[in-house]
Amino acid sequence: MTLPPGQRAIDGFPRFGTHLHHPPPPIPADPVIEVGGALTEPFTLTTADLAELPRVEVKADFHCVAGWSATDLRWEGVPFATLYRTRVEPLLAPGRPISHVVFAGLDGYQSVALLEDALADDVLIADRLDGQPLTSDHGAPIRLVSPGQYGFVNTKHLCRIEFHTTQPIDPDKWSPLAAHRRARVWAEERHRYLPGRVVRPIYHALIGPIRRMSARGSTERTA
Ligand SMILES: Nc1nc2c(c(=O)[nH]1)N[C@H]1C(S)=C(S)[C@@H](COP(=O)(O)O)O[C@H]1N2
Ligand SMILES: [Mo]
Repeated sequence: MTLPPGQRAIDGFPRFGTHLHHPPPPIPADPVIEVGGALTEPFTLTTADLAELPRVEVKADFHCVAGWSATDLRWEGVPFATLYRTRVEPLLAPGRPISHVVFAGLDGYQSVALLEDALADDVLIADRLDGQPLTSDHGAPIRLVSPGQYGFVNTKHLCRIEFHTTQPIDPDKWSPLAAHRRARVWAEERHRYLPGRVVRPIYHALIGPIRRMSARGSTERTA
């Protein structure tokens, strides 16, 4: 098994991420994704709308920027590219090409991807993992899955997708730890300014503590 540079395989798939000890947000009775931004009109995507789109299965490893990888996950959902071609492209204003996409979660989390990265074949609006509906720990009811990019792009509890014609406002712009704008795992694009190799040892030291804190908010209450 080959992993991207600086990654180590771990057992299982812990709940991870920046929410640390916060419990995941409750699952809405009728989940929807608001779709808006630089479109001629915004729209709301219901689970019934999503169910009408063709589904695929993607087998992939999942790589956190902190250096651990969960291996052999089987995600199911709708390809982001299919959603884009069928529902978004017809609403684009002439002469206003989309460059960036913002993905927001019910917990207030946001990630930004370049449109070209979001259109990769393996990027999914996912609602199942390993044959089961997503659990709250892993992003219920619906999450973004972009296996070629670090975990932080993979917004869980997805409730809003926004299309932009320029780089959206970036509060981390001057932070030395600003996230890489592309975050491609095989190029080790962890951070915007610091080379991936430099931050590896710091992150590896933090995996244990982050994992323990994150588990405290987990619905499975492991570790
Ligand atoms: N809504 C939301 N999505 C999120 C996060 C978060 O805190 N909130 N953390 C991100 C980070 S940093 C990682 S590594 C992955 C972790 O996914 P997991 O909790 O399913 O292991 O989710 C990403 N998506
Ligand atoms: Mo992460």
